[in-house]
Amino acid sequence: MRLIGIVNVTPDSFSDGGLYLDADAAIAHGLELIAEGAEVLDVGGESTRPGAEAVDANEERRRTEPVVRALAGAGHAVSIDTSKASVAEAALDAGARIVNDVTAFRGDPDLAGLCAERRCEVVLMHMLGTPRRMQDDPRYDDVVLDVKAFLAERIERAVAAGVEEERIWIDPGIGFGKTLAHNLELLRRLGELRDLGRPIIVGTSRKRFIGTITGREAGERIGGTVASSVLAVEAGAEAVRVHDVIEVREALSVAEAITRRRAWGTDERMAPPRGEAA
Ligand code: HH2
Repeated sequence: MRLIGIVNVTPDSFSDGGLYLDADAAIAHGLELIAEGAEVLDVGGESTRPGAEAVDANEERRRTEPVVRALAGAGHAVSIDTSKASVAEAALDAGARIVNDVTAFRGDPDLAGLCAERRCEVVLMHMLGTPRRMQDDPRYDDVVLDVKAFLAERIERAVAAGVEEERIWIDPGIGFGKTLAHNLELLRRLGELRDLGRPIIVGTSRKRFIGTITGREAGERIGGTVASSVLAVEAGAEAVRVHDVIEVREALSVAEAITRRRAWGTDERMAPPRGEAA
């Protein structure tokens, strides 16, 4: 299991836009997420929220590169959340090990070749349409089968471009061109994507579908994030991408202890605080 912490160096991300636009604030936030238990930090310089404006490559690189350099330089595993080869290249030069592309190599013709050459890990995500238009009436025949066919095709293309299959992660793209019903169906039948033979990443963190159910604003969707992340792992996700690392980590530890029937105290790290009932 990998817990991926989100570091958005953007003015307009849907839940934390503007909070970490300054490099020092973003670096401090990344280190805090590591202290909370994140194993990978996903650094992004362009919001992909519905309706978001595209960001120029130079600006995206200017935002992300110093943050990647500092966090990777401190020994942490860093992923760059970008669709642009020039941004990814600067991040890889600065020490990033993973390229997380929400367009699954459809956004920039040079990105697949760069990833092949650098032998980094890659995340290929499903999205219907573009961030600007993706929530305008998305339709599927069968959302799970359609997403699965898309990911199979993108894996094939990536391998044809020279990316080693063992380095590919797949992601159903929760919220990217999906209605509430589509998101729920994907989460419910996530296990079907395991047929593709690649590890699955799921990002539900604070997303709108949670707010549609709970009526809560983006910053108040931790309960829904925790529930959906735990169920995603239970359904076969190998990694979850979240803003609220400590809450999700604790929930996953408890869920894992239950599903593996591991008793309190059999593992040093899992022992209950002194004086508390096991
Ligand atoms: N979701 C977002 C961005 N990147 N990458 C992957 N692989 N999977 C996701 O589900 C995913 C992603 C959107 O979340 P966030 O980064 O919090 O918001 P914004 O795009 O507004 O910066």
